Amino acid sequence: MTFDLVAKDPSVELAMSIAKEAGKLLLARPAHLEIDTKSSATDVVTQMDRQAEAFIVAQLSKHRPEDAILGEEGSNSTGTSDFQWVIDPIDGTVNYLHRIPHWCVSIGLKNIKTGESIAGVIYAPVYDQMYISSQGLGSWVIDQGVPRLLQVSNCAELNVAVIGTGFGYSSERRASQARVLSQVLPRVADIRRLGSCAIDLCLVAAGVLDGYYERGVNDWDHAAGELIAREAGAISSGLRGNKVGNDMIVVATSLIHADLVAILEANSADSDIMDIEV
Ligand code: LIP
Repeated sequence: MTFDLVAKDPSVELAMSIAKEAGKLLLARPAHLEIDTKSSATDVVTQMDRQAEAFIVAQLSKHRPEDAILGEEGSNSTGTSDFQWVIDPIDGTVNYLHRIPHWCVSIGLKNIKTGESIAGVIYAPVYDQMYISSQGLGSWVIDQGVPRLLQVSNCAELNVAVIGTGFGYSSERRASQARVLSQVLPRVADIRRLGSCAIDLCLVAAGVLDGYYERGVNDWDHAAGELIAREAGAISSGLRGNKVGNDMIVVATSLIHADLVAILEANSADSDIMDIEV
């Protein structure tokens, strides 16, 4: 796996340039953020989310007018090619709002016919870390200008694994996720709820987290990060033989993925029920 093969992939190269510029725009935040809400009072969006998405869409439309675009803040255009850009202008919006550094710009490129991501770029501006991947060519991080090959950890036992997760924006779902968490936590070494699906997936790719699971994340949250993690050696799936989706995403090292899936299935983690028949 050579860095240049990934970094010079035209789609990766374009997405890196756009993500970097979007990151600069987001770092130059105004003193006052205009806060709106979406699906609930905790599902916030700011003018910066919208401005960053508008910038990313304008650049992609200029350089790749034939491609479709889907964005978290409402962009949804069809194209004439087989490809769709899937963007989250700020993944970790609550962190961004609270000046917690764990947020990023996520740009994924999917083959519409296969539904698979073929390129992924995630830029975490505060850390100055650019995670990149091109299908079949591996994953790299450019960490403050220094490229490093990404490789998942060698974690082989769930009871020593540090697992990332996250929670939804509705109180009913959060109550169910807390129920599931109470069953997972005793079976792993520790849990990290860091607030950005995309960066959590990059941390699995980097061997920092040993796995990640979450119910309710959207395509724009994981389109880039799931490819980055898989190309670094992770296994990804939903539950019950399903692919990654809104019901559940489970990404982990090959030696603990099945055990994590088994616990989540046993506790109906892909549903919002409050108690299960034991
Ligand atoms: C976030 C996800 C995170 C999840 C949050 C939120 P957003 O995406 O990246 O994993 O736990 O609830 O959905 O809304 O910041 O783009």
